[in-house]
Amino acid sequence: MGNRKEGALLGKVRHVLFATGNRHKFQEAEMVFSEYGLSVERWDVKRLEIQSESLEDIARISLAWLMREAHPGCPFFVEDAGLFIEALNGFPGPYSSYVFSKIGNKGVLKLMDGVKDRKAKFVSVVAFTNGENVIVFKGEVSGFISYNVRGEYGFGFDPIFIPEDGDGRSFAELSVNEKNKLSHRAKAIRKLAEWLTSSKII
Ligand code: ITT
Repeated sequence: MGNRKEGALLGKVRHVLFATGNRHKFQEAEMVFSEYGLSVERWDVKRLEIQSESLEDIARISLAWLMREAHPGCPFFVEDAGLFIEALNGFPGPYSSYVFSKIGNKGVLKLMDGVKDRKAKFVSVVAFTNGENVIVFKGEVSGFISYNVRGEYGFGFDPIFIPEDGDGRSFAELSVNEKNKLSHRAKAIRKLAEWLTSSKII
């Protein structure tokens, strides 16, 4: 395949949609995409989220479900993420959104009352499609559950998660830019952005 043709094909994917109802997720993704000169638009839609132990299955099925509604020729992706707490055998994991809405950060801290092992990780799975092929990327960040709710930025469990490779601040005490240097989502989306800029498949 000649360079000009490759360029034309790649040109097609310089603009993609991120199907998410969560504006914070979108803001984080947009910042990563801009590092690669890629533009991303938010598709503010409620995803179908099946119950599964696997973030990848949840992301793939959300994607397949939305593919029926997507404009042909308009590439898009979804992302499914969760907080996995070691001492709770990975809970809330794939149920993070539900658990957050029911018990919030204070509820999780209560579950961790008296627990010395505070290890946890955030995992993000991104599933992308160009309408034909599907590709999945994963990102993870290790850290600890704090003893108190800390910080004003971000969303969800950010105020109780302290990344291992950070400076002791919780995710909610970091700017979006700082969180993107460490986060599960930024890692997964960076893999997607790298693949989009180098891929010859679509
Ligand atoms: P969409 O499904 O519309 O994309 P959502 O917020 O429902 O948005 P998820 O289903 O992936 O997203 O839910 C994961 C939940 O896990 C989310 O609601 C937060 O409570 C938590 N979570 C995931 N990533 C997080 C992050 O970076 N910081 C804090 N909490 C996070």
